[in-house]
Amino acid sequence: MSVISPPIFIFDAYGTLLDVHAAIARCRAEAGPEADRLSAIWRTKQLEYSWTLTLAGHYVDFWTLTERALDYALALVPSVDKGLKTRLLEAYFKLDAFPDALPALRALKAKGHKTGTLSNGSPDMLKGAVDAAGLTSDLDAVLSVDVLKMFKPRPEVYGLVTECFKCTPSDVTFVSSNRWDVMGATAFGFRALWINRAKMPDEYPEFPPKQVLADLSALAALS
Ligand code: LAC
Repeated sequence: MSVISPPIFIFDAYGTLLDVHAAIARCRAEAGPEADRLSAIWRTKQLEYSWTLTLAGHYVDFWTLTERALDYALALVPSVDKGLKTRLLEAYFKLDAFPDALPALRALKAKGHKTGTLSNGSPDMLKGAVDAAGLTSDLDAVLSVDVLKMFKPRPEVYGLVTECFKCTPSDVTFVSSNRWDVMGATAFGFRALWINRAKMPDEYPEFPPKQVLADLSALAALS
């Protein structure tokens, strides 16, 4: 098995490079005291819909699921003004990157690594957010599950990376702050790193990450 050196670094997008709670942060004052609860429900439902539809053998694009999840969250948290929906969705389309995302990508590129993102996001929203966050020129590939019409953690989706870079799974270091995504990437054969920003307890003992990092700033030193 060929091992490309240095390895290719592939990042999850939402929650890893992009801060999914940046949308609510832009409307926090108007959203009121339950702003964070709304944002957490929004994210949980968005992911749940992607998994349940994939399990049922169906596909609805991630942008539509993001809107439906927000509708659900707004219905469940009536204290947040439903009139914020359009602004929240606009903000989600152009999410902020975490402050350590661009420096980490640049440091990896400077050391000769290829970089990319593999995301459940639909192509338009992914391009919108990656462009708005200024990450585009430091990513060699922006890969969306949309070509396969199924979501992570299906193994076929991780195969988009090996297909794109003409490499084997062992050539890839996969970086995600989503533990379920680390599980899927590890099961596929990637060397997966878990970015545990929120200091969450570990899960999926059969599929441990190769390493756990507090944020993206330590990545270049590791590579
Ligand atoms: C992503 C989300 C689901 O794939 O984190 O970018």
